[in-house]
Amino acid sequence: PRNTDNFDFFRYHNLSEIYSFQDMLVAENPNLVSKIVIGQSYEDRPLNVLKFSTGGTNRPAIWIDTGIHSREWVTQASGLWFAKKIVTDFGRDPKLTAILNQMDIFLEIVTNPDGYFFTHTNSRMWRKTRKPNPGSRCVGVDPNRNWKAGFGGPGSSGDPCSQTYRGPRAESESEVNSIVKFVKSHNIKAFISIHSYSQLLMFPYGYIRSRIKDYTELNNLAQKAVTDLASLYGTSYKFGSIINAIYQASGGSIDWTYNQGIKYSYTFELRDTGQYGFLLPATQIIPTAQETWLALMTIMDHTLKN
Ligand code: ING
Ligand code: ZN
Repeated sequence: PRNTDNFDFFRYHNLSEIYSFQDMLVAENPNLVSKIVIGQSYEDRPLNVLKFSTGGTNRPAIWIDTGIHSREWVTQASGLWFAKKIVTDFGRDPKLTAILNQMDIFLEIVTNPDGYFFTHTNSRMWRKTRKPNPGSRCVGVDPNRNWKAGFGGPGSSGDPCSQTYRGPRAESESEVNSIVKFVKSHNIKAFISIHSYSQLLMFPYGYIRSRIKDYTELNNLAQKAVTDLASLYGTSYKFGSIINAIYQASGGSIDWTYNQGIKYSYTFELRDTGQYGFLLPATQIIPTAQETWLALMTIMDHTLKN
């Protein structure tokens, strides 16, 4: 496609198609969208973040990332749809317009580009980064066990061959470190990291059992968000803290962002509940993105008003 109106959101796209989509969207909407390269991946691919902004400097902002785990293809595909949705709805949807009149939205669609490339060329089920591990034949670090929040604890592995290998030290992965630097230098009020699959909306913590101090507010907001999500197609989500809703996991991104003071730190697990799992049929991309958008809007709207 030569423009984003002809982009087929109902298909899965490879990395170069996604990169060209991002550039087209920026070219078509220069007053709303820009591309920030926050770093390079291990294999030297750009880590692109789309910035949706109506002006100002260092405005309070919403962060959304998809595809930190490369095989979770419906997340990157939904990220593309969210990007188009934002430019389409700005100036039309009063809620989104109000958000963008005061806040910026940052969207990293391919958070693990080396892994994503590898899922298209070699191994569809690749999850981790693609950095070699010295002394091991196994490649890659789990970029959602590499953050400095309970790093090294239970629910992560020290074995480079494990799918949840935490890496040699916190923030060892460029894909993680680049976001850490970005978060520390911006005014992020909500940080939303999108995975698949299991149909869950979760909040901290994953590395310890203790309740966060904002538990009641985040739990109530999660309940409202999953209710709004279900209003479209009836898709049922569970919600709760990571450790209660799914399993103990240390070194995850939203535990770190919450401890940095970003109160609205959430993580989604999109469709489905296991019938297709990571191999979700492309026919479900648009409905998944549409229903998830309703939950995102609920969280962003609450963030704006609080
Ligand atoms: N699930 C997430 C994982 O990294 C998660 C669950 C989210 C754990 C946030 C910790 C923090 O294991 C998938 N499917 O990757
Ligand atoms: Zn994941």
